[in-house]
Amino acid sequence: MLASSLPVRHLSEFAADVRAGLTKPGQRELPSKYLYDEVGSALFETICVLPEYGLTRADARLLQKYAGEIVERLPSPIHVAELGSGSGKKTRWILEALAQRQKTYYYPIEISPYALAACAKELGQIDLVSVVGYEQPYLEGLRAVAEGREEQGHLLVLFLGSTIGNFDRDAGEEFLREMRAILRPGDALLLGTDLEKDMALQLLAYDDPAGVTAAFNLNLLARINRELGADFDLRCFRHEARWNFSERRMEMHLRSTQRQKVEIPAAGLRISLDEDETLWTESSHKYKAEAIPGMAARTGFRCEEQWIDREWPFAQNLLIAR
Ligand code: AVJ
Repeated sequence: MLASSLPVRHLSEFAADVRAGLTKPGQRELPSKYLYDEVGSALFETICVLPEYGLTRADARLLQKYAGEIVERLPSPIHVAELGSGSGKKTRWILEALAQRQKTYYYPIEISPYALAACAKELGQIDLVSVVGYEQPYLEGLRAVAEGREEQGHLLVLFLGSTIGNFDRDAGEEFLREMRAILRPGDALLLGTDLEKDMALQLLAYDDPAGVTAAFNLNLLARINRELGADFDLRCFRHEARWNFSERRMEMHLRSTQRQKVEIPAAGLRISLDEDETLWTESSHKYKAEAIPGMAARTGFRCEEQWIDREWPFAQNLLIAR
């Protein structure tokens, strides 16, 4: 491997992150949060309807079935902030249940303007629910929401879809701790976690035969071409899904099928990739339901209740800030 620098006036955050990831010694990587441009968000919505990817449907099924029970365990009055709202479809069940007892503010926090717009459209019509979107990183958005609230008001934070799985385990716990520091005792966090399951199912979920996940992964290179003027030849990369046994996570990689050079002008970078070298684009950690209460305890919460889907092992965990 080899990397050389080209002069560049100003690096956008995207360019700087791409540069840092691609010049890492050893395994090169690209941050998974950049998978969600307009094309990537649309491909992810398609992944969610694939028969092989049961995660989103399990998440939604639990919310639909148990929204009443979840809302019963929350203090009142309470407003809702969601980290990474996506399209907002599955959030409807919680908002409708809450709006039965109080007027509810809903604050989706999303760095993707496409997802934010889709979410406002999806949830803007519910009676007694007002939507105020924040186009910001998670914790910055949450801080802004928390600062604006009344003396007695509580917050329910939704962190659904096992998005926490994209963090390394330690970083995930650190993230929960930082979130807890923004909250008050009695505030709630509904945390969705995908559970460990049959290996064959897990692999198929991240490497579906129709190739939608492959397109979702490859689109990251297409996005770098579009936005940073790079010359990745997508035909010289292959999508790869792996189970990392010791870390208990799925990983997505893009494998270079030949020795090749790539130039990324806006990142001031030229790299050469070996044949079979991979770019690591995402981790999706899987959890054991029994491990969640410990995780809550270590990060300033207690686990009040867990609801588990049997069809596709997945847990909704209701954590309360201590
Ligand atoms: C939205 C981050 C939960 O990790 O399963 C889907 C994204 N990646 N297929 C996941 C994803 C490949 C998804 N999350």
